[in-house]
Amino acid sequence: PLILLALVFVISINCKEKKATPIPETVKVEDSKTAKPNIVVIYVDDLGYGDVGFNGATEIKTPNLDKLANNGVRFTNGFASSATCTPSRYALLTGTYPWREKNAKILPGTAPLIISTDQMTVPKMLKTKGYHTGIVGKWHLGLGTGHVNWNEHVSPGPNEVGFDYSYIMAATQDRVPTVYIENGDVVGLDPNDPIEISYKENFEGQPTGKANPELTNMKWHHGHNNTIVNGIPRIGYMKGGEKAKWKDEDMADHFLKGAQDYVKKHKDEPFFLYYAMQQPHVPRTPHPRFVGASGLGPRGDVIVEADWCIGEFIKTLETEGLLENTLIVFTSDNGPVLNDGYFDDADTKIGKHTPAGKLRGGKYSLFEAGTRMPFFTYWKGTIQPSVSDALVCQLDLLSSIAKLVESDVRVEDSQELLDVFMGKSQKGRESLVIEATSRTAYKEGDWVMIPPYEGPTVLKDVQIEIGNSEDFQLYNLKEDISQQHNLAETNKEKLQEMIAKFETIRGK
Ligand code: NG6
Ligand code: CA
Repeated sequence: PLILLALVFVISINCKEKKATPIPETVKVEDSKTAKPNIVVIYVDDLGYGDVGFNGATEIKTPNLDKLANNGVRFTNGFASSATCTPSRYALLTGTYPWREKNAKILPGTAPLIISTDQMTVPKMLKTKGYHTGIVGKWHLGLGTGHVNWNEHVSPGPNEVGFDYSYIMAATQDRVPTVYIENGDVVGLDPNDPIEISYKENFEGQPTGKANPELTNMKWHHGHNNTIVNGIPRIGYMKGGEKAKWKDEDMADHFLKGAQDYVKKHKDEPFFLYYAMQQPHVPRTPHPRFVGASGLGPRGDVIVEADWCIGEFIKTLETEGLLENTLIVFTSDNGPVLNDGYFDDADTKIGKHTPAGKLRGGKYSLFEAGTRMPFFTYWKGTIQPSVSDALVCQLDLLSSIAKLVESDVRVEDSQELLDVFMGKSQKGRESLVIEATSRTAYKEGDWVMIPPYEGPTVLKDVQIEIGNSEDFQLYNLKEDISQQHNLAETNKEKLQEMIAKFETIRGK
């Protein structure tokens, strides 16, 4: 057994500055369990800063999340690396800025794996420290090398970049193939009914959302009009694999069970679980138990469902006696969107709910709502409840978790901020480059600078302001969290300073 120092801190909170001051180590305990805490990253999909009770939502109830957030470190300035899924997930797992990887863009279900099998990843680092590593849920980082045959073993994928166990959907719930893949093999595949996938053309004689709207029970608004699976028209064409197709309404329960089973199976060894939930991404398909649960239509209902799943998952950790030995990180891959391609009442039933809170923009946006995420860390008995305004990014988890498990691995873009994640320090990053649909912007302290970009200011289909402007934009977020006052003209000095630093990092 490893000898480890368990540091017991008395946290004194200075209310005025909301800063936690660590008091030096007072007790040393030998405890092999503390040396290798389990680590669970719970990652939701398209959940906005304001979608959760712990960030002020009143119209949607998220009691399970609120309890964890309010007993952990709740970050008010915690960021995804990107305002869309694939790049954020790439950064989370590799600790590398997604704009360094040209393929880190929203991927079709047939895209090849974009993480190199030589690259460092969170699970790979943890394996060197004796961890068992697993992913259950959404992958969306590509599979194979370009021409996947879904009827054979699919590789490389999560198992080749650090996960001992994988139970995934390849891309997104709105994209084919609509099947689960366990350790590289499609689950429940009937060899007599092989799967064919194309993102270019339909297979002969197959109905589509576009040609056969009468066969759909969810209507497409933009995109999403190719193959119909379970009455839902998807992106991409799929033939065969009938028995292997997932049931959308069961997906939440299915992934929950996968996560619970993983924990039960690996409770006697240190484990890392990446529980990548699909809610509230489209198509929003709450289990019948949750239909109507929020009063805000399916988007609200699946958020309630996700909160319930997290509550159940925590119960499992508790029953297995693991809660006090498990660091939990909760966050989302990108900001909120209401109509993301289906008529599902997300926009019409929104009422007083504000998915982005006070933030401007949403998914796809360089404005704050694109990347500022609901974000907390929780570790029963080890992390003291606090609110942290420190700037942190999902990028930083790799180096910070490495420090936690006494690994020397550090990745350049990933800052080691373990004390911040543990609530022992408020000294986060000084700066951060954020990305949204291949555009980037620079944040430093209270400031954010968005360079000029061509293109529409509002992405019409989704009705989101994405940050494009002919002019530079400069905002002071301390005074103007909603980004209403562009200070680029009035504070030229700050603007020039921000541009210069941004260009240094981006290597211009
Ligand atoms: C977009 C889809 C959107 C969503 C997104 C990926 C269309 C018109 N829109 O291209 O519905 O699937 O990709 O979302 O197809 S993400 O959260 O995985 O990045
Ligand atoms: Ca997403």
